[in-house]
Amino acid sequence: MSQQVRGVVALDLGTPVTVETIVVPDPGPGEAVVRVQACGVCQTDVHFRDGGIPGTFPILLGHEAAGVVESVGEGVTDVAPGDFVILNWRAVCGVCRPCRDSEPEFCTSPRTASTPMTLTDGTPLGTAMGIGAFAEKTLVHAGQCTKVDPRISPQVAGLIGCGVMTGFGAAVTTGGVRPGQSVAVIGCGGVGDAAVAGARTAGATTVIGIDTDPRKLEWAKGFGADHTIDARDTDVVERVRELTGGAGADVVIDAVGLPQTWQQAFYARRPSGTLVLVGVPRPGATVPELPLIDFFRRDGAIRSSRYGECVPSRDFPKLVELQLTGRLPLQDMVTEEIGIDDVETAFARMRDGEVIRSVVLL
Ligand code: CXF
Ligand code: ZN
Repeated sequence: MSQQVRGVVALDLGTPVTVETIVVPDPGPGEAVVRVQACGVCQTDVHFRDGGIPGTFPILLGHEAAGVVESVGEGVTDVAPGDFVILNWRAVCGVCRPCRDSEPEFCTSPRTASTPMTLTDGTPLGTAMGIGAFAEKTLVHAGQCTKVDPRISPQVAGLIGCGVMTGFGAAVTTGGVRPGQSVAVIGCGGVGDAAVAGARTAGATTVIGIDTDPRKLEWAKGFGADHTIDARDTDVVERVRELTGGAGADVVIDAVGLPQTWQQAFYARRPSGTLVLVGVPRPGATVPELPLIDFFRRDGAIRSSRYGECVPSRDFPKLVELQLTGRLPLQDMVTEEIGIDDVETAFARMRDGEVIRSVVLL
């Protein structure tokens, strides 16, 4: 029997979100219904609402969530009712070329539920990142449920499902930060702070946070930055080189994604160092003009990182463990806990840089 619950929906392009009654079907083969406990507000939800990421309206927003499996469909063996899970948007398919080639982190066909949730008039709902978790319950592919230690709070666990994994993985997996290295992170919001914390966890001994907002520089310090640079009044490249003995940082992470920040990252990176682009560029943004000889001479690695190159089943439980053992202060990312009616206000607070994360409690 399908169920009716409340969910936050973008009914049309650019219009404020509203709370609607949504119909959640029973799970089909390979699917699960999850009772969502908490869901973080991520910039990507705004992009879906504003058309920056193409989706089919109306869209049920929310994709950074944790909750408890309520029911599963035929053939589901990895999770069972009662399991505490973090939802993911990379349920690896196992059959695409990267999956078969032992690189599931680059899976090209991640799984989602095949039956749509709907409005009460039967209109099918699109879902943010194939999840849709600003809702009391949601229907997902069972592979989108990653079982983790239930001792972590749902508010914190949910963040691992997107922003934390993205930033942490950009530093640790894509950036390959090693003990004793220097790391600079441009952009110290949720993803950048997770990169700072990741660099610290991996043993970096010089971690530099860079932003144009003094509040964000304070956050970066809280997650382990040894130095901060206010990019409004300081030459970023020059200062990073000063702080790293003249050469530049071993790893530079651009968590903003503007041509200008990418260029700063390019030159703030030491020769043969690694640049990781994790901030999502706006449509139409281009790589800044760069002497090709600089690219050639500086050698090293120019990388991008989507979802921190994660495999959820491999990586989520480790992040939970790091938080539970006091090594990763993810609890400090939850700036506020809000209700399902407050998502539009949370979007504004995120735009104004007032929060690392607002988390909706369901
Ligand atoms: C985004 C990154 C760019 C593609 C869509 C998902 N990350 C999560 O919010
Ligand atoms: Zn997200």
